[in-house]
Amino acid sequence: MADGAQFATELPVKRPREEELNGVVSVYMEANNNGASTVELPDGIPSVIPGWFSEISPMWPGEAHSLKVEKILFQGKSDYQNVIVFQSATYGKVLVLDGVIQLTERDECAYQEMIVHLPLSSIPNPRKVLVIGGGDGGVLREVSRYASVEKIDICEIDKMVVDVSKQYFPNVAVGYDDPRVSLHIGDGVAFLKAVPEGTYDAVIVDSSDPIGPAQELFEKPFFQSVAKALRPGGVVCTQAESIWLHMHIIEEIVSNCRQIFKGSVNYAWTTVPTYPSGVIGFMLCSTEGPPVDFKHPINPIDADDGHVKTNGPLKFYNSEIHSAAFCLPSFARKVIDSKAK
Ligand code: SPD
Repeated sequence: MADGAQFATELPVKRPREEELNGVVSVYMEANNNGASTVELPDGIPSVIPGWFSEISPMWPGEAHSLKVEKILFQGKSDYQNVIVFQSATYGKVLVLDGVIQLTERDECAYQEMIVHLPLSSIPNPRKVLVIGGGDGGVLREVSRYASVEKIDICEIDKMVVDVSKQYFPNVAVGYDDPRVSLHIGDGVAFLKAVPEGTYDAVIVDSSDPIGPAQELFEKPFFQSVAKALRPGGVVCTQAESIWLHMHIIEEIVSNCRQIFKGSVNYAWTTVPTYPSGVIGFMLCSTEGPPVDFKHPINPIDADDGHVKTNGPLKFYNSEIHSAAFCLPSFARKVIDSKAK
């Protein structure tokens, strides 16, 4: 019999099945039919039909979270992906890229606040910040709470995401109103390669999942470029998937980051009910230089009210949830710690 620790490590690991990666996977259920009939749609056709939206992907085989659709507000195809906005019955407006939920009005605060304040509350006086991805503007909105920040660059590959967010999610895209923001439409990988060494205090990588346009943002050469772009003791925070679904992806990211970032390497997580498995994680690393203790914020944004007048109150983040985010379930801690050796 496997010992408990072995079992715990293996339990949450799910690997995409070959046939699901290559096959037709979009399915919807008509409203009020009790799930009796399903219809298959060809690849690339989003699974939004008046009724229910089901989020189906080879990245979470065998499960799908569904939201009741009240109205489809926007459907488009950019050079990179399918873009959809719909009004849901219970989570407000929802932004979907290639069939995957990126944000909902109701729970976007959890993700955007955590991906920004975990890194920026961990270093003194961040001045230059780079955001890769994050075209909806929510990360910008949170970065702009820091009075010490002088310059916020954002590199988003898909202009349609920016435009759609400005039109349908004004409370998220409000981040673009900050005069410290410079928007660059283009490939984040190429952008980073051209950044002079040591430019940024912090890099925040707000990517979609590693299939489609964001794939390279999860690979080792990308992390090497991030490290080069950071000053000594600079920090990076990247979207790092779910401990329930993607331990194999997380394991690889941790392993790469431990080779590249010679300051500290940590994994944190939070709840986001409309993301697969209801949780999402973040990889937080620092480069060699002034030490960064991510678990104990030294620049806590919730201790200062200066930003509330312009940005409104924080809805999710506080210093206690910051420290708690680094407490991992045993199965995840075992895998992540094993990469330290
Ligand atoms: N599984 C979806 C992960 C999406 C992460 N990025 C969301 C963008 C919100 N700014």
